[in-house]
Amino acid sequence: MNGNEITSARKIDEIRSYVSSRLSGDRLSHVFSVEKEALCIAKYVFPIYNIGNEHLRDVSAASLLHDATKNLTLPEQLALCEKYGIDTGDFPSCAVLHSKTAAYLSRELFGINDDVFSAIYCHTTGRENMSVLDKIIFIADYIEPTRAYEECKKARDYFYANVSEGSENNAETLDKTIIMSLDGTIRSLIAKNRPIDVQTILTRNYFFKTN
Ligand code: DGI
Ligand code: FE
Ligand code: FE
Repeated sequence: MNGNEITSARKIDEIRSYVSSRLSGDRLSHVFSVEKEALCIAKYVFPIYNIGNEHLRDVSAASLLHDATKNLTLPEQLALCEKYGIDTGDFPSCAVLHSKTAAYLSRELFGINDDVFSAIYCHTTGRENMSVLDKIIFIADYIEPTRAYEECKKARDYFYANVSEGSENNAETLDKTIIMSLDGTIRSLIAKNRPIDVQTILTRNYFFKTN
């Protein structure tokens, strides 16, 4: 697969069995739940951007692989960062690094395209100028129904109360739900006295500029 080719159905099967062998329990359930959620969200937003349903296979690939390295320890994450030349930032943590290592590992193992790479890479902090696929994976990760947190449920309720099939407003609803998710994450990091990745702040500010 080259950098722009849409993920093939056969590749999805390979990815699905790889992920099933690498993850288990709640993490595997979460990954499948993200895929289901992301496919559902895509159906509301793809038509606005004239994105064809063949791109749903990229949604599946990114969903299935987004947490592929989530169960690695910090030393293991750092070794992958070294291998792939990933900048570990000021506060290296599994919480932030797993998204970047998962993107590079997935590219090495499955030759994922650039769109899927980006969605996996930024699924924890988001980024400025997020693509439609980036946004779908980012928000599906936060609102999928196995997430028990009240803030995740609130964001989910907000999203589904405001989207409707064929509505142009779905793009704005998606952006507003992303802001809710960033706010929830930032609040919870402050409550836990944890550092906030600079990108998380840059992403939140970016959405204020575009709304
Ligand atoms: O991997 P998941 O749990 O499915 O979800 P995720 O990739 O969004 O990661 C969520 C975790 O990452 C959660 O514990 C909060 C943490 N996180 C998100 N943004 C930041 C962060 N941690 C730090 N230190 N800084 C951030 O900006
Ligand atoms: Fe994650
Ligand atoms: Fe996740």
